[in-house]
Amino acid sequence: MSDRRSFYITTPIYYVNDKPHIGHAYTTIACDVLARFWRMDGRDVYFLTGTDEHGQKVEKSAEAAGMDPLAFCDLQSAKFRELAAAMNISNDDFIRTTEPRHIAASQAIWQALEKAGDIYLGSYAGWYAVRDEAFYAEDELTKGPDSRFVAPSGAPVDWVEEPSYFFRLSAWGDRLLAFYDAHPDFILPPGKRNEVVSFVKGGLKDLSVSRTTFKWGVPVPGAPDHIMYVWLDALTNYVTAVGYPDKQAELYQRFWPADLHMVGKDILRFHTVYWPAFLMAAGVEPPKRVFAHGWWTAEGQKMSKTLGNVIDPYELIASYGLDQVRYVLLREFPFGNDGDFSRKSVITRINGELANGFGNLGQRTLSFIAKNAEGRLPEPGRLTEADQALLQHVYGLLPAMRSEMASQALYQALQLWVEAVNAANRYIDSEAPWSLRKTDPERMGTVLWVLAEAIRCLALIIHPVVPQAADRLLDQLAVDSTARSFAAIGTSGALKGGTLLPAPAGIFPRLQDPVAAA
Ligand code: ME8
Repeated sequence: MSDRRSFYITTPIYYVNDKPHIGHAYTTIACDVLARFWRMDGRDVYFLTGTDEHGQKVEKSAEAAGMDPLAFCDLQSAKFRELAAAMNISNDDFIRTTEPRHIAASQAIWQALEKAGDIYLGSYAGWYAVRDEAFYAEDELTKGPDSRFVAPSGAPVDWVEEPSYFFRLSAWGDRLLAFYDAHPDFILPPGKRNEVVSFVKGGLKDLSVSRTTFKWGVPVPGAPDHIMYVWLDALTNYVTAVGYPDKQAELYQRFWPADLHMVGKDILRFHTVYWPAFLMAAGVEPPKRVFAHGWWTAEGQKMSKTLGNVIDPYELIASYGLDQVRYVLLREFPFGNDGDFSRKSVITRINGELANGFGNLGQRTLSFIAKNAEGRLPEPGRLTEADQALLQHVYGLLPAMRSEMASQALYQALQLWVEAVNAANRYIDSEAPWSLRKTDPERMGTVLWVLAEAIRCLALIIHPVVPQAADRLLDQLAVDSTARSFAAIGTSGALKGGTLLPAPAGIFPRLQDPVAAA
């Protein structure tokens, strides 16, 4: 077994009632960047994504499509898998909740809860929002324009009365509060943690965990009239994937408890209240962290099918390029905040930081070497203070970015990288290799080597965000594929003078300027 530190990261599993949109792409890309970052940093990473296929919402959508629910799920789940491939997502597994391994794990967790005495039969009478697949107390609801109740998410609610099994959530309040206390970073960002703590302090009610008025779900063991509440089934996916209920399974031993469940703020309560309570009751260790990121709006408006303003990730990739989309989604606003998608701002950022910033740095350096050094990386001479300052800056990026990534501060991590790219662009301007060509070719060679070495490290460290572009640039620096990990950042992996470099080619074309185009 590996003695490398493990890192298990998950996305939410997405409902298959609709096709994937920018929100799903956002969460999955953020997880992919973290997974790739820790992999390149030498950790043993397991990255899970997948689809949530049971429940009333999916059953209704299948019905509306005139399809058998499983055939509908097959079709829709494939769309999420295809999007993951189109976004170059490096997941290790893709789970579907209709798979036999998951049905078995869900039933096993149910039995563990039952055995612990935390499940009892009763009957539910209350409000339910199919869109959220969530129960609501009346004091959480507000009246909509047609004077019908709506959930805090805006979803319509229906009055439901049916026999139901309950989970004794009310008995878990104090233990949850003690757990949050003992694990201050379990819920991030801190504002979200405060929300959850005050919700739990307000008192928890027992939770209805089975339904009897429809059929599309995991049958409750020993009570075939009941199907499991879709959230109990869905949350279990995170342990199914590592082999639960077999706690001796190799993956379970290596990766549970998960290091990070990444979720949107809409599903915070399910992950930070219900999920740790289910797990503790079932005798399973809760995950180490749940990070709730913010919400995208589109050009200042909430995205909705009715408004017709839902942003399609395929369209974005076609318009701006895949790596550019991966980068810009994480760079528009700090991770954890809400933010707005504006095409003008996205284009300005891609042009500023990728095309004119990093792309141009690579292009000017490499084409200068091609033209003025016969395509060979020059040998460095004695390094000046300015040379050393730039190299120290880029070599020091790794520990600085590592500490931002450890708290999921993706925007700040990218900010550090941008500052280093800017420093390298300032260096090329002030060292001006073009004016050294005739006067001091040896010094010109040193400057070019320092630039190439800085670009190598900048490309390696941004690789998790823009893997294809970074690889193209590393190819142009003749960096061996075995030297593309963070261990090669620093003098140990430094470029050898004299290496023949392939012909240079730009990596980030300039997009049409929205202001000029208007
Ligand atoms: O909730 N901005 O699935 P779901 C940012 N099946 N992120 C967004 C977004 C937006 N506008 N819209 C969606 C479910 N997301 C359950 C999860 S997990 C055990 C079960 C992202 O298809 C965000 O990550 O409704 C959000 O939490 C998720 O999609 C909801 O996906």
